[in-house]
Amino acid sequence: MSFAPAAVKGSFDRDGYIYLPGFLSPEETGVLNRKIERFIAERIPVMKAGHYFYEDKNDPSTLKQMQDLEKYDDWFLSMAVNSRFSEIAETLLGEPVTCKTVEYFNKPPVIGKATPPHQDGYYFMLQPQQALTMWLALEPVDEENGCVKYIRGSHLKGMRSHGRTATLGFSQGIVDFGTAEDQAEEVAFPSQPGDLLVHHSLTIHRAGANTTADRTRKAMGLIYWGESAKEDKEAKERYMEQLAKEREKV
Ligand SMILES: O=C(O)CCC(=O)C(=O)O
Repeated sequence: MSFAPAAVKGSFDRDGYIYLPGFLSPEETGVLNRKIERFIAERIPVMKAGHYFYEDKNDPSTLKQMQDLEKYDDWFLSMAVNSRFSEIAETLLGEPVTCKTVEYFNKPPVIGKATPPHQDGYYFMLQPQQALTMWLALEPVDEENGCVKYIRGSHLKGMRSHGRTATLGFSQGIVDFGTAEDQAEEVAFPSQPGDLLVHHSLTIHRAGANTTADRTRKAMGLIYWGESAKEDKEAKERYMEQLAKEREKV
């Protein structure tokens, strides 16, 4: 799928997200799904603790999240760097970018939890918040199995207050989410395989639980930071240590 850079940048700047349906063709999405399956079979055994986790750690079929796929497999590195994905990231942020991680998100049927409302920038700890996240559907996603929902224009209103959640992988959520404005501006994005969503690091978003009995909800995430974004390293290290401790307890 081709896109007009000026048009997508205009709506990204205004809304805080863009939706590119059919960004990957069915064939490309098929290849990606097979690469993921192979990655799960071959790489999880060598992955570092904290780079993958399960809804139920005693049940491998409940794999929920993986991160840093590009560090374990060059195929995912070439997907993310000097690619159609990084080209869009540079267009939207208006500067050269670095890919920080390639992730995988699943919500297993019945037990796949909701993603709490949050702003990715709260986790990134950047100044300025020149960063974005891409979310690519690997299979049909709707209200029943947990589609992504954005609060339109929320990236222009600063960082909201976050606090601990009980959700592994998304330990921080917006404490006062659900204001009249949140409700009025929320837009849900049911998606088909190969559809791409991109959101700014300050855009508030969430996703529902997987309430289906028999459908998974698989997606990829790619995070890019603009070259002007600088990390508060000490704050980040303290935060990562805290997260690691919390994961050990699960
Ligand atoms: O897949 C999800 O449920 C949410 C993903 C997300 O919050 C993100 O990519 O920032």
